[in-house]
Amino acid sequence: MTMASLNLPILYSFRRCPYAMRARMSIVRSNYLCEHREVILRDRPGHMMEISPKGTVPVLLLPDGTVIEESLEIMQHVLAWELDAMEASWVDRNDNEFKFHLDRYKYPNRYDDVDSLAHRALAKSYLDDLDDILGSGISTALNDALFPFVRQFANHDRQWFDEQSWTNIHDWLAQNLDSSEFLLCMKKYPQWHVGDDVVQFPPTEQSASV
Ligand SMILES: N[C@@H](CCC(=O)N[C@@H](CS)C(=O)NCC(=O)O)C(=O)O
Repeated sequence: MTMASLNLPILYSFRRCPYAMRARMSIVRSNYLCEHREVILRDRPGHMMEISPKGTVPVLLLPDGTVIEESLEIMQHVLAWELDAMEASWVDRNDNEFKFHLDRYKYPNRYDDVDSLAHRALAKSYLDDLDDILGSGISTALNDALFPFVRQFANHDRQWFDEQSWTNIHDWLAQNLDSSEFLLCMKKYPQWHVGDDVVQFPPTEQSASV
């Protein structure tokens, strides 16, 4: 299959990026067929930088030339998702408050004068509130917008995470990580290079072993 034979949307993605994960989850959920291009952040493709000079992943290029370079906007486009006020406020807390503390918890050396454990405590207060709201249920779209970030937080110190006395978060995260959709979302791809054959995403169930 050659590139010229298809006119699919193109997704620039990076497997371990939580923003790219949320975009891929929405693509898997809606079976939105696109061409997948795996990016290595220190060696970003020229074409991606041309269409999206800010250089972050994910980026979705539509066949009509529209570039969507924010993960949430990719989700909204793919799912035709209109966030209600509650969803918008949770995404905002995740992308700003929680991500801020997550980065400083995980990579304190990248910042001046940062106490990793103080940021873990502040991140936990977001997770305490998330634990409450999970008890009443959230939409699948919101679920997918949030859980990749909690996954990253949990992986940093799994023992501490497992020891917390949340009612819902542990099962919620485990169910997401065990889901067939997440398996498809996390299929491994080699770095994309100009001239490579088109790789379609989502993959078929059979080809999605992690
Ligand atoms: N607000 C953006 C953030 C995306 C983002 O920061 N992605 C990271 C990878 S996880 C990235 O591309 N970092 C490269 C950089 O900032 O130079 C979105 O939601 O898509």
